[in-house]
Amino acid sequence: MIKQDQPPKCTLIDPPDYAPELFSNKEIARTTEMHEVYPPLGLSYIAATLIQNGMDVSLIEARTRNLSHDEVIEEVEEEVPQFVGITAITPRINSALYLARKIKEINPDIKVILGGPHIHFEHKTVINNNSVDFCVRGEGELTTLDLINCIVRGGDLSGINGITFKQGNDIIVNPDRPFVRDLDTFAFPARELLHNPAYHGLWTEGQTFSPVLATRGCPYHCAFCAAPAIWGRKHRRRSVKNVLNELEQIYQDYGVRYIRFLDDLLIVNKKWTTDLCRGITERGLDGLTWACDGRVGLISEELLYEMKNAGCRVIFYGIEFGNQGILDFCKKGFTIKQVYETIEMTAKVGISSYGYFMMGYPTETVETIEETINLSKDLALNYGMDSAGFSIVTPFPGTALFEYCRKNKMLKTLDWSRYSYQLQKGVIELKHISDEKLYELYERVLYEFQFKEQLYQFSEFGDVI
Ligand code: B12
Ligand code: SF4
Repeated sequence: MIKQDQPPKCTLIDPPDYAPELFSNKEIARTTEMHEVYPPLGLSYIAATLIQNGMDVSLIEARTRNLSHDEVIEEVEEEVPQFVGITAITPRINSALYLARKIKEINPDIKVILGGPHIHFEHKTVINNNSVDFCVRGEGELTTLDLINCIVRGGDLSGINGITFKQGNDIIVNPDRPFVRDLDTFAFPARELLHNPAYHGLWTEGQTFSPVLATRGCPYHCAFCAAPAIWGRKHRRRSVKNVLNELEQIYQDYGVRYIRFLDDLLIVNKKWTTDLCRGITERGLDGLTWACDGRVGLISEELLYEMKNAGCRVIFYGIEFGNQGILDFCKKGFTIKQVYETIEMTAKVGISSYGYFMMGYPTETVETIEETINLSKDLALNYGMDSAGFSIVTPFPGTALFEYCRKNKMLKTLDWSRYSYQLQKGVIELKHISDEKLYELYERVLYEFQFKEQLYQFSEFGDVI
């Protein structure tokens, strides 16, 4: 039990991108060069739940504020928390663990809790770390609340679903916590703790954006994606009214006019999405614009018009590969023909489309990669796709792709810091293509596409092509 005459004090940390001892500054600069800054939405959801239940919460956004590890530690020292929660995706786990170690050096009594996608899959290895007291798996809001309350009251940890912890020499993995069915029961993210004017991307055209999560879960089986394993295959939706209330709060209280829906599948239910679009208009949120992820083959022209009328400006599509065999192998669940139809339809309606593409899937050859490059250019030049992003395939823990690569001994390393699209150094040992050739193609498409993109933009004014 913790002696307590004040509310429990918890500091949540979004750690710097990479652990200081691992990379030179130059590499850090390269890997973080994404031209977009997102807030840690997961941490702000957890903060909101803790605050709603009377706890004292602070949030340190190292990435947004470009803080070093030392600066984060200085702020933790000033906060004097009893609990520290750190979020971790795979390439940032070493950064998170570095902070955990430093925090224990300040005061070993601070309880260090780790959560986030990487922890969900690697909790049994992460908990072995001396500086980590608890791993929280899956949806973190209620688990964190219950865990802190339990520790403060000196309760029995065996009743807290969703945690992994140490007891003597044993590692205890409590049962999973069932997903929260009614997402309306969550408090809105604690935006009061965020650096709201800081969030932007090239696609926001100079505006600040705020992220919103209206749904959780995805029924699809894309082999490279960890999302369904974290959030479940059932698509859970907040009520339209609840989402609109949050949009109104962002609009009125924070003055933000650009929303980025982070949902994996915002548009899967046509009626719900139509109701949301009409609700945005009916609420009179003048000038509110937004962007979201779409899915090839799912979206109709009718729905696109609804979205356009409600302020949708950009749709991001995971197109992934230009070769049907690779698309099928990774279980993407659509055809190249559908890619063309969806991109053309989006352009016709007047919404910008942004395609995500990958290269370096286990069975890829130079020819299949060329097909991806050609598809991206064709879509941009002839079908109205406005922009594109390319990445080298990375198998994240928890995905079918990771298991495939492990089984086939194709993983070059288990150094998680190397697991990032941005490093431009793949971790898959490819059979049919050398690393050098892969990077050459990757660099080439970045260069060429940029050039083509410029050509395409100029072509709108009719002065180049
Ligand atoms: C938006 C997004 C981004 C944004 C940035 C988001 C951010 N602020 O960091 C951008 C586009 C920049 C991005 C980049 C990357 N992303 Co991303 N991203 C997402 C996406 C679509 C939504 C994230 C989100 O906000 N979810 C909603 C919130 C509520 O969920 P959450 O953050 O996971 O938090 C909940 C739980 O995880 C848990 N939790 C989280 N943190 C903590 C901490 C504590 C202490 C506790 C107790 C609990 C807890 O509780 C939260 C509330 O329930 C997810 C997919 C998804 N469906 O989640 C992928 C996802 C998180 N991204 C992923 C990856 C791999 C990346 C990249 C590494 C890709 C790359 N470039 O190589 C980069 C890394 C960028 C970086 N430097 O951090 C993977 C992570 C897989 C893994 N094993 O780590 C995901 C799951 C996508 C996938 N399809 O597999 N991403
Ligand atoms: S890539 Fe998108 S559609 Fe595919 S499983 Fe992941 S979230 Fe679902």
